[in-house]
Amino acid sequence: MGLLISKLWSMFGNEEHKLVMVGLDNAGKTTILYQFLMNEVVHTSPTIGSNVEEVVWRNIHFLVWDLGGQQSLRAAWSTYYTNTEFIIMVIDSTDRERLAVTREELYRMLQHEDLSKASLLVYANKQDLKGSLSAAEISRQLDLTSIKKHQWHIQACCALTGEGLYQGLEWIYKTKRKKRKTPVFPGICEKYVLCFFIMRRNIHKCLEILQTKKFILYEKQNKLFFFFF
Ligand SMILES: Nc1nc2c(ncn2[C@@H]2O[C@H](COP(=O)(O)OP(=O)(O)OP(=O)(O)O)[C@@H](O)[C@H]2O)c(=O)[nH]1
Ligand SMILES: [Mg+2]
Repeated sequence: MGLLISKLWSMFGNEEHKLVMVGLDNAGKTTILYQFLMNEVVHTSPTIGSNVEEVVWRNIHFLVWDLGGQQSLRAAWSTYYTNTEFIIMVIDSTDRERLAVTREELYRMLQHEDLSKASLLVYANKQDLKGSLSAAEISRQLDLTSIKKHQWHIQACCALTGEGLYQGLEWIYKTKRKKRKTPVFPGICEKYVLCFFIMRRNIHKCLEILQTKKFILYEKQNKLFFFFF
């Protein structure tokens, strides 16, 4: 019974997903966290340890851990990795000198077994500042295309205005939905829509829906069932 309830709960998108936000000190992690939470810029001081907040996006609940990025704190990042589904790496796009350090930290992280299934979102932050590197240039310098075992995406952003931040969350949302094994709520809706069209024998509309969806078709007691993903 408990299992059934938790399955139904997850189908309606109320489960919580763990996300860790890393990056060198001064990259803008805490500023991003509070933009997500309050839609405003807060005054920050360097994070010692971590901040954690629940962020809700499109009815998905994310538990976001913002980890301090100073050199002495980075060794402790791995203690937060268990059950992490998404890594957000924040980069100060003007900090050209330390991009090599970021790169080292990034590949060290990706090798950690607790993150073997995690997807990676890179925020190329501080795009408002003169001389900032573009997301494409950062991607090139970090050699992101060499990452094959993790899904990844890079997003240019500015934590002060919020520009680009939600596009990043949107990528996380879509990636999350693709990873999902249980059918999601819109899939169930589609099933009923489809049954409606079948009943009205609107075969063209039916085919249109089926072409855009992943599904398993099975038969039980002389009835056809569509199981959407
Ligand atoms: N111009 C500009 N400044 C930013 C942006 N994002 C953050 N900052 C500033 O960068 C400074 C550091 O931001 P934080 O969010 O504290 O950085 P952090 O990554 O949390 O740093 P640690 O906690 O030390 O790891 C603050 O003064 C922010 O106001 C941005 O997009 N543009
Ligand atoms: Mg911070």
